[in-house]
Amino acid sequence: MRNDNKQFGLAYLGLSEAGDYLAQHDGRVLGVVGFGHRATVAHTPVWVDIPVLGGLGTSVEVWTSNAPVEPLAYQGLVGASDGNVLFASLSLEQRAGETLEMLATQAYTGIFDFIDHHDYPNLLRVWHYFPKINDDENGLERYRGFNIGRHTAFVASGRGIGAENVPAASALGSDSGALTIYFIAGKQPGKALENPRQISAYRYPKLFGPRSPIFARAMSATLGGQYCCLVSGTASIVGYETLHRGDAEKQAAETLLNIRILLQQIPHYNAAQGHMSLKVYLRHAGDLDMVRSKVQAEFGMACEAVYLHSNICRSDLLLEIEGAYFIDAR
Ligand code: 3EB
Repeated sequence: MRNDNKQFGLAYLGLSEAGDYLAQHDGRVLGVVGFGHRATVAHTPVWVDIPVLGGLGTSVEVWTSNAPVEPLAYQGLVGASDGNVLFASLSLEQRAGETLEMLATQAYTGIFDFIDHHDYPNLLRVWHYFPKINDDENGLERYRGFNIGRHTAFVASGRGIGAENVPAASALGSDSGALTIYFIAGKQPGKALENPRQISAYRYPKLFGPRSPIFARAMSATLGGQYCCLVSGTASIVGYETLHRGDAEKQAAETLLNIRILLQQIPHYNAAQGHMSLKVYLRHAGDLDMVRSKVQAEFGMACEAVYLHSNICRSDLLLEIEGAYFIDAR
């Protein structure tokens, strides 16, 4: 079941449905993100050049509020807020002489300035997309450079790196374009969740780059009367290590187990009453049918899932799954 017209929530729409949906939610749209083929959509979406699998061509991610929304802008970032949370985005083109590390620092500095300026200081959920994620740049994988830059900005903002300040996140490769980031921040802090099967990402050993990634495994918050759990990109990692190198089927099973264990920590979790939406990122398009059948077996047919063809931030990962779970908080 899709969120009804008055709820806080999320929908993944085909292009033909997006127009009506946005019209129905007029004045309550927090953010719109397009994946795949570019097309004209109301609300000038953020575009991410990642192909949509399964024949859709374009997928439109729409975040809506139960409350009226107002636009926000500050220093090149644009977004909208409902008085409780804000949604915003930025795109930074990498120019000659710039490294992804520099861009990441610039992006996160802008994000912190923006959310502090508007007084939504709690970063809840961040999505990062950039091209050539696993390629080398000045002797370091670009994703690892990204992690250094993010770390620099976190420290410079005065935010500690721990459960109090770390958002849920995803980081994926796009086929082209700028470093594109969109995020949700709150007036109130959420509650970060970690996975007992996994070391917190911000405590990964240096083996995975000079600076660890900074994210929590999930973030929960009550938004517009809905209990909401935003699950970070989740992969076949146990402890800090990738399991099942080269075996997409086993990675899919391990990833789904990681998500299941994470969801077990949610006091309100009820698969029958709540609603789960997923974004599934596949390194190889040929794994679509296998992964989709495993996802459907785990979550049932009512679970909304979008399948995208993209590189994953560790070169040995073949897939990653993120989610958003909503349930009436009353
Ligand atoms: C992992 O568990 C997989 O760098 O922001 C997942 C979610 C991953 C977010 C990020 C990275 C990020 O380490 C990779």
